[in-house]
Amino acid sequence: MKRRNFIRNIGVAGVGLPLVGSNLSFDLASAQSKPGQFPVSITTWNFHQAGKKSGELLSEGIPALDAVQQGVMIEESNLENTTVGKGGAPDREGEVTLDACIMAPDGNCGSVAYLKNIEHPVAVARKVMEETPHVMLVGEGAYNFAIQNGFEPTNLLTENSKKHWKKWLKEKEYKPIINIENHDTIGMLAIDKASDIAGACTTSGLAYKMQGRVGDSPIIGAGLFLDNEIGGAVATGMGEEIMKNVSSFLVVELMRQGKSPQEACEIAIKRIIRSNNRYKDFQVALLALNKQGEVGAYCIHPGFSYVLNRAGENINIKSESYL
Ligand code: SD4
Repeated sequence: MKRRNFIRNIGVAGVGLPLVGSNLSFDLASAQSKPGQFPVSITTWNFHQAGKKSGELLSEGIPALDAVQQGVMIEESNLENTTVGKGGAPDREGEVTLDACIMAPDGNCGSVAYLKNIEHPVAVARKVMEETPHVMLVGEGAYNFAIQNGFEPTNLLTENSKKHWKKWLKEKEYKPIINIENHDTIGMLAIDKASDIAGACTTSGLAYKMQGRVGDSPIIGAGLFLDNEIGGAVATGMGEEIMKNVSSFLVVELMRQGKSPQEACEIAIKRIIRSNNRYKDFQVALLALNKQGEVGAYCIHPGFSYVLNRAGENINIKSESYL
């Protein structure tokens, strides 16, 4: 593998684990190829707090399923993040609607979509997985289920998001395809001390989307997929393209055929590029982890990065891109 430097050392996580000093030059190749070194988690974008949280939990022996849920919940509550949970950008009508899913090592999964007024959709998705015979609940049914299960109704539209939406209303220009870098869905995969993999994905979706629009993030196989024998993948970016290509499932299946996570992500991104000649107008990024602990990431446009948490390191790594 080509040697590349990582872009930033965010910090350290875990107590009693080998520490890496900040600002050290770090070799991405060595960061990515520590097979068998568990626990490990990977998180889309630069969500270092979420990565750190998952790493701390995993190092305490907490199962991957709980670690990914607790990790992504940090971003669901982060009001600064306008693409996940509370504080997320609304749809065209000014309503924040959330999509999320979670998948366990045994292949069980749960999902919610078009969920309003609930701060932690991933926790509701987990309840769907564990407490119902279904995989996915949407809209009012998902909301009622959440309330019945003790979730508190919350106003998700912050003053900041409202202000930006009102500004957007003046022009009402819906141009998600040029909005290349306005994607910050959090997807996370983790392998715990028992060598089991789990994953979660949560988002408020595209800003100013049409009312009722649901993206890839709550769709098992599109925004997230894993197989405890093979590994897992998560996606971020233009959900419509990810859904059309069932990209996370594709990455896992390519890994099943013997491709490395990096090769699998590259092939899956190139599949999207081949299927849509307007690929320069949108971003899609894929992130994968196999059961040997190898990591892969690839995207269309430069700008995607991910957080790798392993052996006390919590580092942000720049992904290679097609363009
Ligand atoms: C969606 N894939 O709803 C999501 C958007 C996203 O970071 O990834 N935002 O299409």
